[in-house]
Amino acid sequence: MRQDKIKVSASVLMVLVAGGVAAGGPTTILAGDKDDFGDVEVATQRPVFAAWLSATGNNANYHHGDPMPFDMDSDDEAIAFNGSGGAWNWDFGYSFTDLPQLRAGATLTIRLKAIATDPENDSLGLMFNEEQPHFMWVYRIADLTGNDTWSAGQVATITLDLTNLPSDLHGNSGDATSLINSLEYLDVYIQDDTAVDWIELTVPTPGSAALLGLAAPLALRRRRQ
Ligand SMILES: [Ca+2]
Ligand SMILES: [Ca+2]
Ligand SMILES: [Ca+2]
Ligand SMILES: [Ca+2]
Repeated sequence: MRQDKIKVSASVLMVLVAGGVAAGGPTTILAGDKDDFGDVEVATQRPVFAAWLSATGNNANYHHGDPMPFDMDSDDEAIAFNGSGGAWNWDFGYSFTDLPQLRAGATLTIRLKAIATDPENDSLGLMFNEEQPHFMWVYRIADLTGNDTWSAGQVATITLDLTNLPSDLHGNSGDATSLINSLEYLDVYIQDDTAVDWIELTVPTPGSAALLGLAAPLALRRRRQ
């Protein structure tokens, strides 16, 4: 019995160290740099999402099948990143992979800037599907900005509660974390006249009761390895 307790404590410690958790703070996983749409940075996706993204009309026709990088705003048009087409008509995707288990209060925050030519109709998708519809949740960005607009030059930081998503364009809402936890990834898609500065996933630190609940299955898993 005492040995079991020691194993549980060790597992808790492993979780805290592996997750990079500062005492009392949440776990945050940042994609891209918080550099106010600075230099462009390649965004990566799971292979099936990447294959679909490279075949979208915008990316195939104007960008040689490459996805939009982070920070591709109008300041970077002169770079002609990977070819023609400027900063617009370019679809962005990113996959968080090997995720820790999400729990109540997990949030996804995205900083966006509307560029040219028609950001008004741009959407944000979560969790890519190979079958249609291609995303489990799809929102008009304009519906998430708080003032119902999304026009060139506008910047917005949007936070979604992954345990309590608002109703999307298909009427889907609710808790995304059971799906994300079963797959251990989170895909984010942003259409095609909108630049992405960074995306951050935040997982609250569990309370002590939750930690004990988490530690027991981990101890079992370690014993099986
Ligand atoms: Ca830039
Ligand atoms: Ca467009
Ligand atoms: Ca558009
Ligand atoms: Ca950035």
